Amino acid sequence: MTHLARAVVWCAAALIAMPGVASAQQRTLDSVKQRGQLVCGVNVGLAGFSAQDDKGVWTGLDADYCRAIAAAVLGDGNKVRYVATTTKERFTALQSRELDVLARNTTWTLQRDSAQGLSFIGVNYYDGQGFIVKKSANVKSAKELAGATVCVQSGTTTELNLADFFRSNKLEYKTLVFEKSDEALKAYQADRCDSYTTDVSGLYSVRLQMAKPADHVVLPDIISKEPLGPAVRQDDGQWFTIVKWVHFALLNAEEAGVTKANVDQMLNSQVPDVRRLLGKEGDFGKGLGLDNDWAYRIIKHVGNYGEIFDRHVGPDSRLNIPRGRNALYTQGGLHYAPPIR
Ligand SMILES: N[C@@H](CCC(=O)N[C@@H](CS)C(=O)NCC(=O)O)C(=O)O
Repeated sequence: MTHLARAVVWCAAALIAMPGVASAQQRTLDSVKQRGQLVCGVNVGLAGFSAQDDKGVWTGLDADYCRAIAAAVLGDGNKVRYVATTTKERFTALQSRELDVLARNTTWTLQRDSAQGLSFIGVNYYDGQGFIVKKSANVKSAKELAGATVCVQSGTTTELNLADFFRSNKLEYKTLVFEKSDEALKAYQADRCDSYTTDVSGLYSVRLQMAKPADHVVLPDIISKEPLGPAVRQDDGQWFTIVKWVHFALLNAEEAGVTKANVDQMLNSQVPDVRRLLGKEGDFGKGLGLDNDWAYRIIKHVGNYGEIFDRHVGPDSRLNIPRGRNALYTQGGLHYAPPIR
């Protein structure tokens, strides 16, 4: 036997003997279907992204992404089990297969997208890091925070950007680091720190929790890029493609003017883009391992991206954040989805 032939035989035997290889091939799509439920990792409670309302229903932009995936895959957006994860637990929960997807205001970074074993499917919210201060402090810019104590949450990009910002501006500062955001907020409100820092959307969200929201100002400085998006494990290309196209379908639906209210009427549309989106033309579900009406089901259940945005973080929500960079590219924003074709 040549060296090459021996190597081939050895490799084949090793593959058969290694149980890990077989189980790595257990596709997420198959397990979600078998279970009849999507397991979605979300934030413990961050208004606008994922938080339980007074009836215990998970609400928010990320929570609706979980519903959209369940609608596409299982035909029912209610078939979701939400798993509340902290900043610290979120990645291990996904890696250990406890979750099918993580949709938890998580920033897409190189380290997380490579060494951490995750694959980000896109950006469902373009954010940036900011600071909140008490109005009474009369601070107008983050650069006036020299010598200040800043409260921050551990295991976040926030903690790292904070250090970069003060170092590159040659400013002295102190931090108080907390594992949970409510602990950090308590410290900020008890005047143990002068400022609290996180993603700007999070600042809007936590300001609502304060006793007197009007006593706090979000400073205009944005010190980082925080592209937030859902992530899946790296070992399942089919699942990665499905979750990515759920996101693209939400954007394409908005671009084509397909809404939760008009989606049934739109089934009769003669516009080619709409017909392909809703599965009236072509065989686009097949390549994903889904039925051709996969995108119809998403829109029927949660509406399009713009509707989700308006409902949870935009004008129809208490956060009332302007659409800004989160508008479609056709409106001067950054959201741009590849075509269904
Ligand atoms: N986008 C940043 C920060 C995400 C993050 O966890 N932010 C905090 C502050 S808004 C949070 O969600 N805390 C809620 C909690 O842990 O209860 C990251 O991915 O590291």
